[in-house]
Order: sequence, then C-alpha cells, then structure tokens
Amino acid sequence: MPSHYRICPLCEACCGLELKTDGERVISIRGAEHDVFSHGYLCPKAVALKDLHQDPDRLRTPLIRRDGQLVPASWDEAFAEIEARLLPLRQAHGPDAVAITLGNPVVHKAGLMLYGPRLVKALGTRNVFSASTLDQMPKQLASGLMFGHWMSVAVPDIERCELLVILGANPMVSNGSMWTVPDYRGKAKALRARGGRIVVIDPRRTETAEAADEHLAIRPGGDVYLLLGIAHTLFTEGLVQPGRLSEHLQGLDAAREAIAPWPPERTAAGCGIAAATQRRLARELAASPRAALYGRIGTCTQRWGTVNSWLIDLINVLTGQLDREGGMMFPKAAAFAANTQGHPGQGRGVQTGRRVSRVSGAPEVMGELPMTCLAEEITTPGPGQVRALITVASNPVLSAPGSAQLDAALAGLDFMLSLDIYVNETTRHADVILPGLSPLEDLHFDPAFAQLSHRNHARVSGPVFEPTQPPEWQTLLRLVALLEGRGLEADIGLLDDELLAADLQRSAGPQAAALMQALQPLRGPERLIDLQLRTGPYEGLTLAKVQAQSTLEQGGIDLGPLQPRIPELLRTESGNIELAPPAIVADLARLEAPTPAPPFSLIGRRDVRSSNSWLHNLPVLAKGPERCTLHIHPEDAAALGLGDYAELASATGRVTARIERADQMARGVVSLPHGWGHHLAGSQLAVAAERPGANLNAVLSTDARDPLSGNAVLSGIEVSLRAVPPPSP
Ligand SMILES: Nc1nc2c(c(=O)[nH]1)N[C@H]1C(S)=C(S)[C@@H](COP(=O)(O)OP(=O)(O)OC[C@H]3O[C@@H](n4cnc5c(=O)[nH]c(N)nc54)[C@H](O)[C@@H]3O)O[C@H]1N2
Ligand SMILES: Nc1nc2c(c(=O)[nH]1)N[C@H]1C(S)=C(S)[C@@H](COP(=O)(O)OP(=O)(O)OC[C@H]3O[C@@H](n4cnc5c(=O)[nH]c(N)nc54)[C@H](O)[C@@H]3O)O[C@H]1N2
Ligand code: SF4
Ligand SMILES: [Mo]
Repeated sequence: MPSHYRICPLCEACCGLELKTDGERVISIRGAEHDVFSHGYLCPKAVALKDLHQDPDRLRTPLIRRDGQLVPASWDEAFAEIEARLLPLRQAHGPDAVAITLGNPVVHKAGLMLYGPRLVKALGTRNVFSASTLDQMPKQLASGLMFGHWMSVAVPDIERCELLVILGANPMVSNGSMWTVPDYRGKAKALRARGGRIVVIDPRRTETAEAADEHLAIRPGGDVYLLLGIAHTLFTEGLVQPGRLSEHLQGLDAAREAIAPWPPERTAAGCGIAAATQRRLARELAASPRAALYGRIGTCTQRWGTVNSWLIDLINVLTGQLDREGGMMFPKAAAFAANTQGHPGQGRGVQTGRRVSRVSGAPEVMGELPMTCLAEEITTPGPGQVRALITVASNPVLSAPGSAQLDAALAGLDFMLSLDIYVNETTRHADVILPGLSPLEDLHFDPAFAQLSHRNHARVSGPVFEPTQPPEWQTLLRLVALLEGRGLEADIGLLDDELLAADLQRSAGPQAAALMQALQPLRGPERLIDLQLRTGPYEGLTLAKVQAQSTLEQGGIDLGPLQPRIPELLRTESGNIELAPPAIVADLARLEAPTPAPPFSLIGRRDVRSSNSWLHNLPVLAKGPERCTLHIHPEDAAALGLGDYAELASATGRVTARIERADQMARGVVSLPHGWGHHLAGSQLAVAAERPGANLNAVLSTDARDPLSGNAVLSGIEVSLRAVPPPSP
C-alpha cells in the first residue's frame, strides 16, 4: 500500500502527514513522524481530509445557472458564460463595478495565494475584500508601521521561552494563528516542565487557560486598557530596558507621552483587571530573561485592534523581549519573505488610504477595503456601484457581520462568479461556480506560514492523487486572459511566461533572462516557488532540493531556531523601529475613560473539529455533540430563567441558539462560535444541514470597525437574551 508525505492545508500549523492509499481510496492518515517541523503531531481535522476528498457534495465540475438552477457545465461553457456576462458589465460600468472577495483558504493554497494577486491586478478594481479585515489586519498594520513590512510579525519563541503571556488566543484549539506552531499543547507542557509560566488573558477560561498557570478574565474589548496599564507601569517604574534594541528605536518619548494619561488605577475598570495585577504583569515581563507577550484574534477584532497590536509589540520592545531568544522573534522564511529582500535595514515602510471606499470612505489597507463595506457597495446606487462579484474561497454570508444584508445584497447582483468547492450559503447566489481541487490532488507549499513559524523550515508536498480538474492557478490565469481581452482560446502557458518575465524585469533587471532560463522546465506555482527559494536568504536551496528532502523519511529541511534579525529585518523609512507611529498615537488620543460594562457581552469561540464555515459537511467532524451552542455561566442562565434555547439579540440582529451552561464563562459574557447557520435554501451541504446551527454574524453589525485597519469588531458586542422554545425544524 503506497504511503505519501503530505502537508496539511487546513490550518496555520502546517503539520506533515503520512497518508496510506489504495488505488483511489485513502486508507489512513497519521502525523508524519519524521517531519522536521511537526514531528508527528496532527489534530482531528487532518483525518477529515479523507471525508473531504470523498464528499459527494464537493464540486467536481463547473456549474452554470440556467432557469434559476445551478446545473453542471463544461469548463469551456463556464468561461464562455463569464466572458458573455462579466465583460460587458465591466465595459459599461468600469473596473470598480466588479468586486472580489478572497477567503481564508487562499492563504493555505499556493495556487490561489500566488495567482490570486494576478486576478486582482487584472481586475483593476478598488473593491478588493478579504478575510483579513475579519481577522488579523490590525496586527499586520501595526507590524507594518513599526517594522516596515506587513509580514514582519513577531512570534513567541516558545521552545526557549520562560514566561508566555497569551492575550485573546486559544492555540490549544485553534492550533495557533499568526504563529505557526504545531503541537502547542506539547510545547506548552515542556515550557512549564522546565519551570516556565503561562498566563492566559481571555474573557473565557479556555482550553489554553486550563493548561496554563494563571488565567485572568478580562472584560471583552478591554485589552487596550490593560495594555496601557502595563506600558504605563514600565515607564513609571523605571522598567524600560530595550537593551540591544536601544540604538534602533524611534519615538520612545512620543510613546511615553501618549501613554502617560493611563496609569493602571485608571484603566482597571476598563479591563476588569486590578491595578496591582497590571503592575505585577509589567514587572514580571520586565524581569523575565525570556518572556513573550503574544496577542491574537481576540485583541484584533475590536475597535482598538491596531492600538492593541501596537501596544503589545511596544511592551515587548520596552521589556527587551523583542528579537531576543525566548522572547518574540522574527522568522526568516526560505521563500517569499519581503523582509529578506531589498536593502537590509532600510525600506519605504507601509502606507494606507491610497483609496477610500465609495460609500463609507473607509481607507484602503494593504490594497483592501473592509469586508464590512461590501454589502453597502453593492446596494448603494451611484457611479462606481458594485454590480458583479467574484468570490474566491470565501463564504462571507456566514463569515462577515451583517449576514442578512449581505445575503440580500448578493441576490441583487447582476453577475456573480465563485471559485469554490461547495454550493454553500454564499456560492448559492453565483451564476457560475468554478471548482477547485481536493487538497489531495494539489501541490502544497506555504508561502505565508513559513513567515510566521516558530522555527525556520522548508517543506513541500506533491499531489497524492491525479488532479481531476484544472488546478486553480490555471483557472485564475484564464480569467486574467479574459479580462485582458485575450479571449477564450488564450494560451495560458504563454500568459504565465509573460507575467513572470515582466515581474523579473522589474525585480532582477539584467539577470532576468538567466533566471527565467534556470527555472526551466517548471511552470505555474512550482516555478514561482523555485524562483523564490533560489533568490531567498538560504544559499543553495531550490525546489528540487526541498522536494528531494520532503519525504516520509526526511520530513523536509530544518533551517534552525529563530535568530535575532534587528536591524537587518527593518524596512521602515528611518531604518529604526517606529515606537510611536503618528496614526496610532492620534487614534489613541480618542480613547475615553472606561464606562460600565453592559449586562451581557457576546464573544466568539472556536472548536477543534471545525474550521470557520466550511468543514461542517464532513461526517467524521460533524458527529458527536452539537458544537454551535451558546455558552453562558450557569448562574446567568438561572437568573434569566433560560431553558434549552435562547434568543440572542443585538441592536441590529437576532438568532436563536441552543444553550450550554459553562462555568468557564465570566458572568455577563456569552459565547457563540461563528461559521454556522447552514439552513439557507439552495445550499448543497447535506450533512451540515442536518444540524445547521445559528449564524453568529447575523447578530453582529457592519457599523463597528477599527478605523485604522478597517477590521470588523467581532467581540464584546452588547446583547440581550431571553428564553424561547426550541426552533421548529
Ligand atoms: N463572528 C466572527 N466571524 C468571523 C470570525 C470570528 O472569529 N467571529 N473569524 C473570521 C476569520 S479569522 C476568518 S479567517 C474568516 C473566514 O471566513 P472565509 O474567508 O469566508 O472562509 P471560510 O469560512 O473558511 O470559507 C472558506 C470557503 O472556501 C471554500 N474552499 C475551501 N477550500 C477551497 C479550495 O481549495 N478552493 C476554493 N476555491 N475554495 C475552497 C469553502 O467551500 C468556503 O466557501 O471568518 C471570519 N469570521
Ligand atoms: N479548530 C479551529 N481552528 C482554527 C479555526 C477554526 O475555526 N477552528 N480558525 C482558524 C483561523 S481562520 C484563525 S484566524 C485562527 C484564530 O486563532 P486564535 O487567535 O487562537 O483564535 P480563537 O480560538 O478564536 O481565540 C481567540 C480568543 O480570544 C478570546 N477573546 C474574545 N474577545 C476577547 C477580548 O476582548 N479580549 C481578549 N483578550 N480575548 C478575547 C476568545 O474567548 C478566544 O478564546 O484559528 C484558526 N484555527
Ligand atoms: S493542526 Fe492544523 S495543520 Fe495540523 S493536522 Fe490539524 S488542521 Fe492540519
Ligand atoms: Mo482567520
């Protein structure tokens, strides 16, 4: 029975897997024991790759809408339909009339990740939206402003750390985010076994908190106050000790001044954490020889997301923990890392607001507008109105706030194209759907997550089965060809060559032709990966070399523990770490004294057997207890007289959810996971529809954003609850 080495594409941990197959069937899936990065670890989702490969609902042919129904069609028919319907709309109304959304799996699929930007460029639209503004945009913006590049994000050096403080993340369940760290559980255990400590700051006593030394139940949305209190303590108690970084800092005095109004005694009410505790945390972070303060999605999906992300790294700098072994360090990826290219220690920094959204005037960040602006751009008449939409691996009807408005807006589009593998809540509105591959039919390489890994590595895995459809990079290029007016018969190979040659002309100048030659005979993503490895920071790496070592026996190439990278990594204009970016300091000036907490606040939650909205159709993950439940403290449930179900209402929406009493919740905080609500007519998700769950995003509103990054506010929403009978089936 053949065994295959395969990297899991389902989450950021990027675990190496061992698959045994028999003909077209998957027999078993285990962790790849010799993988240099994940060492045999895997989670329950990896096993579901078998169900995903075999899922009868997974699309295996294009679909076209005929007489209101989505029916199977050939690829040529599908592209002809796109040409006939999309191009005239764009011609008549201009490039901004066509919007695009890019979803989470784009980052996990090299073909989508490397060729998606080609489509975005060919569209030439300002209306680019992605899951980034429902997630980590604040982190990327703060990192960009401080260190000079969007992907210069520091991660905990967990294997050498002695004090790990986790704010708004649950890696025990999520398996890490903006921090590629397979087997967090094992690494956390080892940290504690060597005498280290873990502190988790989260409104819910999470799985990660249960396995830590200390849990502090913060008030939802209150992180800005806690972080200010910590930073203030560092300044006023003489604990500022950036050490080696001192000569690379810009704006230390401005940062001190911005924080001066916020002593812990003033911030305690806003975060629900006593002033003495805030001071103790500051002293511990400063005193530890190896400490990391790590903040993730809970700190980003707030009004103060960018300010929070800045404060976190400011504290890491002030305590001397940034860029130090065992602290927060910067990975050095073998390929695709802009912070390894260009001039070491010098750059142009990042900019935002080069365009603004038409309706709300929200600034562009990283080339994107906020996802919470999509619906209004479709429904508000006037020049530049969005009339057509392309969704690429995204399900905003479940994943974006204001679901009901967005769902209605999609129904009103003149044309919608989806690149997806399911007919789901979003793609049911499409006029044409072009399917992607099963992950087991596709090449796997991680352009993004190697830039966020707790240890440097290079790994790649090939398809386990012969592809049954064109790979998605080719689909994207066919769309580019249509948009460029090359027609239905365009030579995609030639287009690929031309686009790469043009890129090389810009980046490599006189060496372009020789490089192009060296990459023969590769095409598509493989050629781009080879190019990036060859021109990356590790001498002698090529795709062939990484492929040769990415086997079950060798498990990829280990490139060692993280090394200090400042000042070489910096790409700011000043060549220093910007400690007080003016936009962030100005935003902070608008922070007001804390107000009392509302009676009930709503937060989210993730489950080990789920991934956002799209693994709910796989039997191996769907079985067992219902996962889309509203967690509430038992005493709160009793006080409200709740039975088995409650209606949850915000100022803008309401849903009914099953109640689960959970003493992990702080009083006055309730939690519902996102990505559910699979009851909408026209979806083709037979398993998911059996237990559809409630859509959290139907309760959340499109109005609340972090103004700097455009990120949606998904946490700390004021809600009310009342007992209701079970929903009728
Ligand atoms: N309230 C609330 N909302 C949230 C969050 C939250 O915490 N709370 N989390 C947010 C976060 S962090 C994220 S990242 C977003 C995710 O939200 P989205 O980006 O919308 O992504 P998913 O829900 O992961 O849906 C993925 C889509 O890609 C399709 N797909 C899967 N594999 C492939 C493939 O190989 N090719 C193609 N073409 N399509 C594929 C799936 O069928 C599905 O339609 O949700 C966000 N929404
Ligand atoms: N099993 C599973 N794994 C996943 C996913 C999934 O859906 N399921 N999604 C993947 C994706 S797209 C992402 S982005 C990552 C996210 O990975 P993580 O960032 O680890 O995300 P969560 O598990 O949602 O943890 C966020 C934590 O923030 C807490 N929180 C909520 N509000 C606040 C607040 O105001 N302050 C603080 N301090 N904490 C708060 C929540 O209670 C929660 O425990 O996970 C990825 N991995
Ligand atoms: S932790 Fe993530 S990458 Fe690892 S097996 Fe699970 S889903 Fe796959
Ligand atoms: Mo995400």
